[in-house]
Amino acid sequence: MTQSQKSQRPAFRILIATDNHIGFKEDHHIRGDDSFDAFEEILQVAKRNKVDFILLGGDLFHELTPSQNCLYRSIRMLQKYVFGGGDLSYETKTLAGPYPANYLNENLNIDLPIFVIHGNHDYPMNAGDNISTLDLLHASKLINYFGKFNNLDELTVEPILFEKGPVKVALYGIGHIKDTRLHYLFEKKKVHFVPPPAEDYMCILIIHQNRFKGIRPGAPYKNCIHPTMLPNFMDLIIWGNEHESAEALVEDPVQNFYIYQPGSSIATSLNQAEALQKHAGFFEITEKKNFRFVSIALRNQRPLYVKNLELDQLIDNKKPNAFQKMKGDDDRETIERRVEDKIEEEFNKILEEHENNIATQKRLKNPPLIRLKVEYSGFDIIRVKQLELKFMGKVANEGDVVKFWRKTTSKKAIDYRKNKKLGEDFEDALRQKISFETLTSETNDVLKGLVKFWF
Ligand SMILES: [Mn+2]
Repeated sequence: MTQSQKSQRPAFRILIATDNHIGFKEDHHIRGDDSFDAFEEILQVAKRNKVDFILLGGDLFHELTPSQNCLYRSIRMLQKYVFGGGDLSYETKTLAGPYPANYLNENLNIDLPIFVIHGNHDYPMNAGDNISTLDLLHASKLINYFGKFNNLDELTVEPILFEKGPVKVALYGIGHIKDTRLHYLFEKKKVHFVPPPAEDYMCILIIHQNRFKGIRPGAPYKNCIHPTMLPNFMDLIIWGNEHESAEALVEDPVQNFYIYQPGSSIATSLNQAEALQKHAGFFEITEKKNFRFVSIALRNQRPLYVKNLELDQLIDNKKPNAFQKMKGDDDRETIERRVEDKIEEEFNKILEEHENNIATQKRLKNPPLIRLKVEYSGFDIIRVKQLELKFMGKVANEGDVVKFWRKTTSKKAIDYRKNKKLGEDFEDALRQKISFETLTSETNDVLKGLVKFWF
């Protein structure tokens, strides 16, 4: 079949993205526009591909109560893309709750409908009137907010039904609910899905929850949602909240549905998962279980490079006891200089890679985000103050490039952490400063004294 024949077949076109975190670091002198630019690219991609609607999986906003500036910019951007002369070529059969879609209002011309659920960053606030920022935008007819439940003891999830000629889509959504709560509700069979009126509906469920990643010792099993909990009459699950962007759909072997995890459109933490290419997903549905999927790489991005370095390899692999020398101040200085040089060398390698990338890809932002994670088990605390100064002007995360960390796996460390006398916050603060594995009984006593003083 040729491309033109294909496009003549009636099809429902949806662009899916999630975790846009609009307003993230909006006051930052370098990164202030990043979240807005990334979201605008999604709107542009949707327009270019003439989608029937955009579907967003939560955390549209980074803050529960976005700043006025953030709201103002978002409203202006949405108005530019949402309104227009476009005649929508599909019918919306039902829309659960008191939330008619904006395009059903006969006084408005909507060109690009957007359906959104809330995430943990923009959930309806418990205090007050249970209002989310998404409610404000919905009332302004800029978006269609769904998946909101007022009673969290039992959920009945009704679909929004779309029909475009012979193509039928049933859209289910559950906005973020505390993971342990939703897990519990599923276990107690308190989540009910109203099936579509006929069997030929392509059923899509969008959620914003932690995704079960397999059984590991100590993994918070009940603090996530397992695909096996979701109804198997679904054809496609859209997983919001997870920021790692997956390029491909995953077919669940048990449930007979596909899972799509678009990932965030902006990196909100400087880690390996966020450093991967960001995507939005384009779906062209022709009938139940029959669709074309294209993963669209988002280009208007600030590149993030994350590299893990191990200190003992940086210094000298053949001298595992190099740290012993660090007891003398002179030797410490020598070693620290060598560490600095090595880290700078790695930094420059990344910068070179970045220069090549921006030469070939136009919309990438400059300067990049660079995070060097240096594992320093077996060494005293290293001071490399000069490094961050050297990186100034070359990165978007100035003063925040190098992070030292240390494995704390010794029995002593674990026992110490179990010490109930330590408050969690205090413990975290300590963990950032010092490794428990190196504590002598003497420092233990000092710490106990500190704890007493602290509380
Ligand atoms: Mn998020």
